[in-house]
Amino acid sequence: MKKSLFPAALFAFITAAFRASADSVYEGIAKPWQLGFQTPASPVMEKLFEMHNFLLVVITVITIFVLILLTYICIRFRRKANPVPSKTTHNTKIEIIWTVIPVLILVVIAIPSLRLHYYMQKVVDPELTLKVVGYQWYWHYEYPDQGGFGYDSYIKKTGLAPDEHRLLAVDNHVVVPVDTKVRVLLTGADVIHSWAMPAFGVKRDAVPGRLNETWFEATKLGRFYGQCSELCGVGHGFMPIVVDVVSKDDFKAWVKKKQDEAGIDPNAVAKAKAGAENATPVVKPVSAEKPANAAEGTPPSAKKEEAKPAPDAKAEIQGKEPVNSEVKSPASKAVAPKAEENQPDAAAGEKKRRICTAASCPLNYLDTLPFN
Ligand SMILES: [Cu+2]
Repeated sequence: MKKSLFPAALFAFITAAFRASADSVYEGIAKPWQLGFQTPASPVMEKLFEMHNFLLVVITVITIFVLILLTYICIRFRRKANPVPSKTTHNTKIEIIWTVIPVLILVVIAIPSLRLHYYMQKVVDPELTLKVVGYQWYWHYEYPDQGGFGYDSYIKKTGLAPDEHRLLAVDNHVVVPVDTKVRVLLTGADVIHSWAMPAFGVKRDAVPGRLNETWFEATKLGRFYGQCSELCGVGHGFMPIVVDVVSKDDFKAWVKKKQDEAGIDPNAVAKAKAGAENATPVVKPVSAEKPANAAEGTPPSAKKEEAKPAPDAKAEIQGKEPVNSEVKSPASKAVAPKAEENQPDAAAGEKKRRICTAASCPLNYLDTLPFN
């Protein structure tokens, strides 16, 4: 009986596995019993992977060398084999050797390490900007180059589809085109969060009052998973990140859909973009329709935003230099409920922002968390 069932079960397993791999998209996710990194899906992660492999060789050679040396010393110079020990205390030649060699090893490690660090740090000619704001405990995403539509991304607690993963599924995914340099601008609205996407080699803190920058270029189509990686409170483990990498055409179609939902005129966006590209980078006077407190001398990328009336707090964030500039304090977000107006799903009324600080929260605030 058992014998006859086995081939059938094996066949069923193989066909099921084949069907799963044929139907489902590529997933950038940690697998059970996985060793090492996820498969790299961006140039940065490929370089990080190479760097890691190189360091692994260096440290393995050093460890084996020290192990052999210790073993040799323990055997060769044990009391029985070496009854009269040497009284030597200094040996200039050997001291120079064991100082210089480690220095050389460190230099050999430092040069590629620093080169990679600078490569990761600076995005050259970004083709798309993604704005990421960390909240307790969800993410908010915006696409300033596409008219500034945005949406919140909450963990999905129930009603998971068969291809969704518990604690990693979210209601609204980030969508980016493949083979496109994406500049990511990050800030935090309440406490420090960290936007991390292992397959892209991205992990950058979202700090309240600062605008951080990082970048990635997804080289693989598929769905990629990440998590908040800075302990940000009781819901820290419940603000995952899902990025869908789609073809450029699919991305255009998705942008069109999102713009329609948000009531953004794509022609106005294109016009503003063209205008910003042709404009000479001079300090522009603050015009009447701009928010009163918008930054002067906005970078060309920020000028694209003028196509839509941005809410005060957001314009403040968009209008300034991307790196290390100050943004409005999180408190301003709380007193500016206008930010909701441009959210496509705000009308549904079900995704109310939960601004919650230790002082303002009711005692039963745990009941209000998105993951209950
Ligand atoms: Cu967080």
